[in-house]
Amino acid sequence: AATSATPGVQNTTIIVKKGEVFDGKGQRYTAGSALGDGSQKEGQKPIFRIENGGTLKNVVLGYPAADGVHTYGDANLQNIVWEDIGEDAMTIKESGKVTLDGGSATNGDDKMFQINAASTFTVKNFKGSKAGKFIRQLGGSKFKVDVIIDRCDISNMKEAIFRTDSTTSTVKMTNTRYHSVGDKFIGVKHITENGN
Ligand code: DGU
Ligand code: CA
Ligand code: CA
Ligand code: CA
Repeated sequence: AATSATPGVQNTTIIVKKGEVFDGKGQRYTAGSALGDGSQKEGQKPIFRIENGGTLKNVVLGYPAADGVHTYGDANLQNIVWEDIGEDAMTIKESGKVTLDGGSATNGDDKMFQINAASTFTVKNFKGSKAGKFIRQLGGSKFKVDVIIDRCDISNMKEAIFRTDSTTSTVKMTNTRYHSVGDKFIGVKHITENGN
């Protein structure tokens, strides 16, 4: 099944239901004021909500992007471009395996990817620039997150590539170039890079 929506300004969140595929065909989606202004104000709504087993692909999120994309369970994202990150770009709201393959994100004030539930987050073939943190596990949370970064290009992070407060969370980063990323990893006790 396919979910569809007219591109342009959205005043309600587009829901990609369980097992459905949303193909944006490269068109641009932005947040109307009912979703949020893309500032650092918390509580904004996402433009897309992906339910368990949903796929979102070939989408451009333009300015303003409010709270970006929220995932609930397993989610598959392909070729997603955030032209100007809103409060954050994507949030894992419920546990699952989330994979983001291809695309880019830039111009965030704080977090790019926010992880609020135990999960495996794989990001590959992705270019991330100009934000505070590329990935942040919910501050103070102790659940386990496994982060896999492969074939990415990460630059101009004020703080880190991945920051966590959980001693069980892990990161594996391979085939990735980065520069000006602050402390690279903050609080991460289990780090694998290039197989070492
Ligand atoms: O300050 O819960 O930034 O999901 C505490 C908040 C914060 C979250 C997070 C998010 O961690 O709102 O956007
Ligand atoms: Ca936030
Ligand atoms: Ca947020
Ligand atoms: Ca921004």
